[in-house]
Amino acid sequence: MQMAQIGPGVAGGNNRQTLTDADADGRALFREWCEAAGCTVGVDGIGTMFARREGTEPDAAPVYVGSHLDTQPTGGRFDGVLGVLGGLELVRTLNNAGIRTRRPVVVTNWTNEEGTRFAPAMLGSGVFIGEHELEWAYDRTDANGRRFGDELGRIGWKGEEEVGGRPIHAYFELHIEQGPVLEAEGTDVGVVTHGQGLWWLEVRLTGRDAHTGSTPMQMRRDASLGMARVIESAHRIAMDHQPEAVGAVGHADLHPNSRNVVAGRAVFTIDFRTPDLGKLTSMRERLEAEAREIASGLGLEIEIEPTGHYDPVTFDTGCVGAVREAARRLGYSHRDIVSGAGHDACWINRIAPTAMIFCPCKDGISHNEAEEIMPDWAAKGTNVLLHAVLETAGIAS
Ligand code: HGY
Ligand code: MN
Ligand code: MN
Repeated sequence: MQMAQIGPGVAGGNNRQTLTDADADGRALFREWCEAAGCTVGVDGIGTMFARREGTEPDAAPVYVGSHLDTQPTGGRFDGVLGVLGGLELVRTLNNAGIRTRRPVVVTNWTNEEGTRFAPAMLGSGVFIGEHELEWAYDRTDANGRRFGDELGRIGWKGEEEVGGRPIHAYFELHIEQGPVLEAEGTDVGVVTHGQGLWWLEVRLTGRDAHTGSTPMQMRRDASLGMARVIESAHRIAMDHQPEAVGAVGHADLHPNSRNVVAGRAVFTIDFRTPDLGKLTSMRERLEAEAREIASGLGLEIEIEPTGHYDPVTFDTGCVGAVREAARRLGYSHRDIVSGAGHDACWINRIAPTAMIFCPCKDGISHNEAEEIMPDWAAKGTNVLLHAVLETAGIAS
């Protein structure tokens, strides 16, 4: 709740977007808490924070936990934050219980998981695993043309550490489900076995600005009409790929966006997701074909640029087993579940054994200021995190 005071939204949630002053304040508070819990905090060249609690075998590759502190503009107080502060709670619990693990434990705050101010999502973890080059990430710009690397330097969080230079023995990410399943079933814990794959396709349509009153209909090259038809096509493609496929357009800009000018330009992003790789490919291919047809029918030029992508994810069976066994031993109801949302864990799974733990969220609502969880759900998820980590890091004393 204290973290939620930083970068408050307008309706009880959070607007703590990446590399803003609010993000900087949240990072500072997290570092203060970690140091008070006896951790040493490292920061890498893309600003990701690593709070390390020593183990009895300091040279052993650590077990990592964590998630992200950056939020959507109309974000909730728990998306990402639960996993970061759940990791901190794990450290505090080990301190209070006087438990020493063999392997060190590291609590992580990955930079720019959301990808809302700077695309793509999961940028910090993407550079960490080598999916993106650091310089490419630094050159990403926001809607006001501000450069990622400049903003990271401005808020004082461009660390010295080489990005990706940290061996990870295993990674566990606690996160709210951001969907309705666990709460509807009355299930305490989601054992995340897979994650959906994703395409973000930015479509740029160019027509011609014209007077909305005096321009005859057959002379118009109307980019907003083109956008409307492509959005309808994206929805139909997602519906044609049911079950287990989703599609929407959440970002759209019209230019000049004046009520009496036929829009000469439309820029918008299609978000397609499905756990099935074949469907993911077919959705993208069909969209590109239909969008080009729509554009040519309206005399519009079209550019389609992928601005985010990762294939469907299968998490590590060993780590998933540790999560399932912890939930069972603790007597919590649990079920296997596929993650609809993307997470840093989806990238880290490429370089180290990884699994996720879900807790229910009220009415499945997320990326909405009304996002809510019950303390009991948070406690159970964090307990499962603690025991999965103890199992994996080993208890020395
Ligand atoms: O888009 C996602 O799935 C994540 O919330 N960034
Ligand atoms: Mn998240
Ligand atoms: Mn999110």
